[in-house]
Amino acid sequence: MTIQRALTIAGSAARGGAGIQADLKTFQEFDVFGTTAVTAIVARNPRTGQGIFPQSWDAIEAQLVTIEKDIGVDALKTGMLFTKEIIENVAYWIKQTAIQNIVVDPVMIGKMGSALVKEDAMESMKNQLIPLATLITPNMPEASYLLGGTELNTVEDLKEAARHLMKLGSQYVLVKGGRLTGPAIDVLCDGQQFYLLEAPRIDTIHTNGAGCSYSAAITAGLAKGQNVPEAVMEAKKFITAGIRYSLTFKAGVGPTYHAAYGKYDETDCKVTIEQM
Ligand code: PXL
Repeated sequence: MTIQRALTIAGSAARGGAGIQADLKTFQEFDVFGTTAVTAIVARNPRTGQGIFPQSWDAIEAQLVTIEKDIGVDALKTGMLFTKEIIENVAYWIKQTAIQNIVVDPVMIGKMGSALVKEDAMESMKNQLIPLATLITPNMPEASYLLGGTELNTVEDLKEAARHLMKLGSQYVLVKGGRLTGPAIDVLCDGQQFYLLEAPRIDTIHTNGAGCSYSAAITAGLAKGQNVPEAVMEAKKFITAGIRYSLTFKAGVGPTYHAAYGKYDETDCKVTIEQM
């Protein structure tokens, strides 16, 4: 039997709700075969204060090479890459492959407050990785940062941000409006039209890993041959269900519930298309 394959190049989040762990759980829900290249281990040690343990490029490259050689990749996503060196090497590696479906989640700060990228790395993200992307998936702070600090407060601002972010060279931009007030509206842009994806706002703080899981769901859809708008729409339903049924454990911001996909109410999400 064969099955489509999705690769995540991202950090390991020991708490289980974000990063590689969220990506694998999501791939499983979408029935694609997940593979992983771990860039860093994220787990705060209260005794030492240390929370991020990056892997050497040798270790990351070994994972990428063995996955490509033995398994294959129908789509990949990048999450936490952390350093300029990792970003530049990953971009170089992607260029050597024939991989077509590339989702770049420009992860910057986790919901638990950790800085997930070094400050000097964002330029490489902008100039070397994003131009290779089929789709980038910034949230509002990430979009604002990539645009040099523009404030984003409304859906109109998200559309304007998406329009400008297209200039960085990806084929599509998805700016996620999770931090708006009112409904949870994300703006997908293909350079000609805006797709406004709207879901009800769910009143919870427990959204750890929501961005990771959303971009992983999109990656799974692309691996299965969906086009970007189809994959994003389905992923929006998945993440809305995941947030609606999000989990609370002993402490901190709880994760979204990946297995909630089946509980999704079809009437919940809608898409509106506008010409740019
Ligand atoms: O949700 C952002 C994120 C991405 N990657 C890793 C993380 C987090 C947040 O906790 O730990 C590895």
